[in-house]
Order: sequence, then structure tokens, then C-alpha cells
Amino acid sequence: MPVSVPSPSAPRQVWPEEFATRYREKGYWRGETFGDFLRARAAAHPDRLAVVDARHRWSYGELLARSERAAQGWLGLGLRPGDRVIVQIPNVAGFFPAVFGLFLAGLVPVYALPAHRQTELAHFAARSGAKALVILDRHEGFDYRPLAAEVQAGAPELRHVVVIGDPGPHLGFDALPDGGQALPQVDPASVAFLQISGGSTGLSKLIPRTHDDYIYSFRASAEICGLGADSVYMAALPVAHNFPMSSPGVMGALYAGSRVVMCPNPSADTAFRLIAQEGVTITGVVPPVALLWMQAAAKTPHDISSLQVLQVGGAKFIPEAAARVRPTLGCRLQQVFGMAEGLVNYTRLDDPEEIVVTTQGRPISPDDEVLVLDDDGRPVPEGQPGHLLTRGPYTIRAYHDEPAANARSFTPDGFYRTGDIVRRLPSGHLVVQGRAGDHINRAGEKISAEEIEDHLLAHPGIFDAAVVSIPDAFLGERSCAFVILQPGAALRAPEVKAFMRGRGLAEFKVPDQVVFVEEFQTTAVGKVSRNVLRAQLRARFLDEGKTP
Ligand code: OOB
Repeated sequence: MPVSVPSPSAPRQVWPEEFATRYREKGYWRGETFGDFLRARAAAHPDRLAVVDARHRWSYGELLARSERAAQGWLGLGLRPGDRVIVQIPNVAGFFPAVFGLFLAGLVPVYALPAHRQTELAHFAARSGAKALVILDRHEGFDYRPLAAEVQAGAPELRHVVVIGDPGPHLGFDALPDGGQALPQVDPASVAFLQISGGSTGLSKLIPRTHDDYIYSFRASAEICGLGADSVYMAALPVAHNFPMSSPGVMGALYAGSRVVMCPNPSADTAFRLIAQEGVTITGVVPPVALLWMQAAAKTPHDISSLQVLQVGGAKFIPEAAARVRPTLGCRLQQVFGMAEGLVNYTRLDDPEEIVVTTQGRPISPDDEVLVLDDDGRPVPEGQPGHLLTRGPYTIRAYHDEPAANARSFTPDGFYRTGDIVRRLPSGHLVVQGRAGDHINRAGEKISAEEIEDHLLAHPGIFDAAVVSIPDAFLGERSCAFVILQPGAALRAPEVKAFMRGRGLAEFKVPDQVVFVEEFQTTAVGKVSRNVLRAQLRARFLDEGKTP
């Protein structure tokens, strides 16, 4: 096999040598790539079912064959190891040959969510320098082909749009040219893919994850969740997100030789039908979806008794709701508190019910270092709230090409500042108390206040804007934009929302609520920081009892 020589611009993720050595010696990093493990499973049990969706049932052997063909196709386009390819594919089986094809060819997927639109995709293209974009033709009533064309028109480096399904004006995934070359040998320490950050400040950052570090995180996750040959994991959340991807997610399930079921949307009806049909044993959802499922369970015609574990994460699951999972759905609850940057915490399947209901779990690895610090950077006494910082064998040391954000988000000795406020119990379990930063966690979708404010300010009738999170009984948090109009401007909330939709943004970023104000209160000193301003507005809004 020829050794892959990544293109010079290929993203990198490097741990200091002493850490890398330790992580290898302890057996966390085993020098294995995505391609290696798929080949190994296909050799061990070629006929076992690997991936199922409404139209396909592929065995491990078939998945590998399709992925190898795709790898040839990617190289046939002239792409070279280390090149980036944006992947915007919803929950269909076709996701896997596309991405395993990229892995086998030494190419680097950039995972976009199905909800992302022109603005986000253009940003990922510019930041990653991607040369190709791969999409599904249409999903849930949305046609991704015109969107891809629009993105391509604004991104000179994006040479190819490849479509699974009917290609329209683009290139068909099944019609990729055969590269006819030996597949490269991929370095397990190289970057396997770029994940998208929640974007706590400004636009989303790209998170480079290596084969070594990511495979460790889902191998260990699969063990924690007890996955094996008889397990059936259903991806109910968009598979490109880190939670359904790797906690243990579809990758952990394939690693463990389990079966993966792709659920096209998380509505109770669709999900319950698939659980019953496929004998799903474990799946993961965000808290609002769990609430809907608990409500629907009483009257569903589907038999969901195969479900053993419901994972809930991405946003805080309140204990009152958590306590109802077992009685209503008849399965165990596992809370998952993770982040695309690395650290993932789980309540364990044998934890006492009290811990499962009231905490967000404890870290995967004995080598996950967790600090809980006060505002001055000193450790807080056990059980007290503080800032969560972390470092470990699957937590990144830097974002891709973001010197300023890296200086803010990482300490000089390599700890990632998560932005979360937590309490740590004597057992090591963490309880999430809130966020230090200014983002809105809307049903697990993270929205940067700053990014939305910038879009609002682009409206000629808007003088100033501040976006804040408001507690919401269903979503956890919703977004509220406080807007000061230009003198003489007469805008109403629906117009502001329509304007935001016209900006080519993911729908979840359109403010849920728009409140017009005359001015922002400032202190006697004059200017206040955006954070203080947002906190003031939020307090004023809640004081005035505007929230249900
Ligand atoms: C997951 O990943 P991201 O990158 O979309 O968001 C990370 C942030 C965390 O820093 C925290 O603020 C919040 O989402 N979060 C939770 C939570 N899980 C995530 N807040 C409270 N309770 C929880 N259980 O959201 C993610 C990645 C992997 C696994 C699970 C979730």
C-alpha cells in the first residue's frame, strides 16, 4: 500500500509527545484507523447486518465493498489524501459508504448538519478549503441540490458537488469515476474528520479529530453502554452530530459489530415504528424529544419493549423529567453530557437511580482530567459550582486554524475551557449548572448570540440588537432578540424573522421571539460589555414576567 502523503494544507491535531506516549502506552490509542476497523469487522462477520434504513439493508461485507468503491470514486475525482470534503447527509444508510469511502481514501469529511444552509456551508467551505461537497438529493421535503449549487457558486475551491440519489445538475455518487489506484495507508495519528463546534462565540469553529483519539472515545463508549453483536443502535438525532455519531452512536455500534438503524426524523411515530420493526435496543435523544416520547408512549400502537436504554443529552435534562423515563418508556435512562471538542460523560448502567436522574454522568476515561475552578482559576471545594476545564486522550488541544479562539479556549497547559458551569460530586459525577458564555442551547442546538446579532445588524432598519436565552419549558432555552430600531424605521417581529430566514441561516437560528426596546440600559459609566448587557436584558425580561 502506498503511504499517504497528506496535502500540505491538511488539518493537524497534535498532543505533546509525553501525553501521546502515555495515551498509547495505556492502550487508549491503538494505531487503528476507521478503514482498519471496518475491514476487520467485514472480515470477521461479512454477512451480519450493519446498516438499515427505509430502503437498504447492508451487511458488513456489503458496506465495506460499497465504501471501497466510493474511496476509488473520491480519488477518481482527483482528490488527494488530506483534502477536505463537506458531508451534508441526513440519516440514511448512504451516509456510511460516503464517509468510510473518504476515510479509506485518506480524505477528511467536514460534518455539516442537515439544518445548515448557505451561510453556514459557505463558512465551512471557506474555513476548511473543501474541494467537494456530498449531499443527499432531498430529505423531509427539502431539496439540497439548489442549495449546493448556491454554495458552490460562492466557493471557488469547491470543485465538485456529489449527490446520493438523483444528481440533477451535479455528479451522481454512483457515477464517480473509478480511480483505479491502490488505496493509501492512512496514518492513525492524522486528522480523520472535522467536526463543527457549537459556536459559543461567533461562527462555528472546526474541530479536528484524529483516528486514534476518536476511535478510543467510541470504543470505550460502546463498552460503557454494553454494545455487542445483539445490540441495535438507532440514530434518531442527525448523525453528523457528535452525540449520535460517537456516544457510542453509529460508530461505536459498528465498532462493536452491532446493527445501526437510521431514523429519518425523531418524531415519536417514526421512531417508535422503527424501534418495533427493528428491535432497537438503544438510542439517544435531546431532552425535548424525550419529553415528546414520554407523552406519546401511553397511546402508541407500537411495541417498544425492545428498547433497553434511552440516552438523553445535548442539553440539561431536568430531574423531574428524568425520573419519568423508566415508568413511561419501560427502559433505563442514561444521561450523556458531552461536547464535540472531546470530553463525554455518562451515567453508568449500574449507577443508582438517584445518580442517573440527578447527574449528567462521569467521564469516559480514567485519564480525562477534570478541573472545576472559580472565576480566578482556583479549584472550588468539592460539590461547589465552578468552570469546567478538561484535558485528556480524546479532547482536542486546538481548533483548526483559529489562533484567537485557541488562545481564549485553551489554557497554556492544554486544558479546554468548556464554558460550562458544573458541580462535581465525590463519586466524580458532574451536575451541569449552566453556562458561563453567551450561547443559547435550544433543544441541544447551540446558537451563538454574537452570530445572530451580526445578522440582525445587517438590516438597515435595525440600530442595535442583543440576543439572549430565555428559559423555555419545552426547548430548555429559546432565543429572544432585543432590537432597537433606527429612527423612523417601522419593523415588526414577523418582518425581522423573515429577514433572518432570508440570510440563508439554519432555521433554528431564527430568533423565537423579538422584543423591541427604546434603548439598552447602560451603567453610569456608559458602555457595558455585551455579556453584561445581555444579562441585564434577560433579567428585565424575566422580571417583567413575560415568560410563561
Ligand atoms: C453535545 O455536543 P455539542 O458540541 O453540540 O455541545 C456541547 C455543549 C456542552 O458544552 C454543554 O454546554 C451542552 O452542550 N451539553 C449539556 C449536556 N450535553 C451537552 N448540557 C447539559 N446537560 C447535558 N447532558 O451536545 C454532545 C456531544 C456528545 C455527546 C452528547 C452531547
